[in-house]
Amino acid sequence: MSQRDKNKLSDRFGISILQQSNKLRGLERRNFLKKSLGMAGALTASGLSSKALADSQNTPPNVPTWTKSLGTGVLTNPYGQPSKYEAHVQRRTVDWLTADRIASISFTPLGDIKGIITPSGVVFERYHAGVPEIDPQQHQLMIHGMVERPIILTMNELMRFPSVSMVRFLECPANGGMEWRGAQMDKLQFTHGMLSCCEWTGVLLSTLLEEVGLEKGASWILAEGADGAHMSRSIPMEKALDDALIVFAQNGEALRPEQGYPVRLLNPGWEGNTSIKWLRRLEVGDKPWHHREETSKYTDLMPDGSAREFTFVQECNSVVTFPCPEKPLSTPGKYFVEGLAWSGRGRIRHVDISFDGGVSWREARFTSEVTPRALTRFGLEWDWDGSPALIQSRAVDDTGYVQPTLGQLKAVRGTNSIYHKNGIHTWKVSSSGAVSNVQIS
Ligand SMILES: Nc1nc2c(c(=O)[nH]1)N[C@H]1C(S)=C(S)[C@@H](COP(=O)(O)O)O[C@H]1N2
Ligand SMILES: [Mo]
Repeated sequence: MSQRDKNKLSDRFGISILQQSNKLRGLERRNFLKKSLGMAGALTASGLSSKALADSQNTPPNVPTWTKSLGTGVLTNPYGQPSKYEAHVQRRTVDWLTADRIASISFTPLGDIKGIITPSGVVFERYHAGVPEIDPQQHQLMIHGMVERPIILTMNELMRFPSVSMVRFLECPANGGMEWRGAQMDKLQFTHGMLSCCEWTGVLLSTLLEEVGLEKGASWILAEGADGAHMSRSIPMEKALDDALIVFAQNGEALRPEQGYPVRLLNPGWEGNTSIKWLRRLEVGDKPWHHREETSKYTDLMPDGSAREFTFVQECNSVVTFPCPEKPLSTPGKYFVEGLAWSGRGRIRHVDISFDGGVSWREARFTSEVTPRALTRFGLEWDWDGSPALIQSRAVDDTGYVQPTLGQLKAVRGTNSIYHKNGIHTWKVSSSGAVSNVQIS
């Protein structure tokens, strides 16, 4: 860098002034933070110990190396990526869960997500036959069956219909399902990570159904995917005419291949398996297809051996995301406990947090917008005195439904289920600050 560049830099950005004030205020300020937050000796987010931090030539009152030179220019990354220091934020699998990675599932790193939107690159993936690589020019959506005017739409034609955008969660009903008989996952990513929340853009299914015209008696729709599993699900007409969305975009860009590019169905608030990806066919009929034994469905095995079916809604649920096993506490002091709540029935109305395993509760406050059928973030200040704690959250939705304790849930459902486990979750904080997954009723 030329001297002229350097002068320009320091003029423009007031670097020399910064340098001065850093020298004056740097140490004093660091001590204040340490005292008020109890951060002495804490690990920083980057994993550096405070000793390494103190030895760094890049911290105040020094001027960091990256401040003394020009950075890389525009279009270094025509499609941007997260900082390399965020590489630990990624989807992960539980390898013993599935035999291979084709019919498998990966989990959202919930402990690292901020706000309520899941970045597209870390949305959990669930495939029954892997991700098909679909050329949108060769993909069409067929709507037929009990309709007056069957149609086959190209992607361009689909996008000419009026579209809408909505922020909605998507959860696999198997989320938490490995833990009906006891805690066994050692991370938040695996206890609750079959969950995401995106802004979805597409055409309401009701708009398309108006276009094709329903025949009398039409009451169910079969949605079929173009993947090797040609996965299909039967959707009742009430949902189709309510908020079911034919989605082509996610978080402001085209759907990711993992999420169903170029088009998927989204049934907001309903179990994820009904939201058929890589959607190629919608057939209108007068009864559910799995009663004709043509397609499968998910059911819940009850204590008496019978099975519940049509449990489409993902009931009200919540989990504390900080602290969690991936994000332990360090020294006693002030923390902001955070979590996520969601309900397939509507808005979250209220969330309480317990630090003593449900004996006493304190009301949390919402720290995000509260949107129906979306993740909702909550938080609460906590002054940790260093003694062991059992942290729980309990959410209530706007139907008045209260998230049950695990004991209450098991009393009704037994432990034979895989699906729909929405009981209150417990994190055990030990006096070292380590956090582990435990179950109490
Ligand atoms: N065509 C097709 N659609 C599918 C699946 C699939 O394997 N094939 N998996 C379903 C299941 S079980 C879930 S939980 C959701 C997951 O959506 P995601 O991968 O976008 O997170 O997609 C659903 N839609
Ligand atoms: Mo699923």
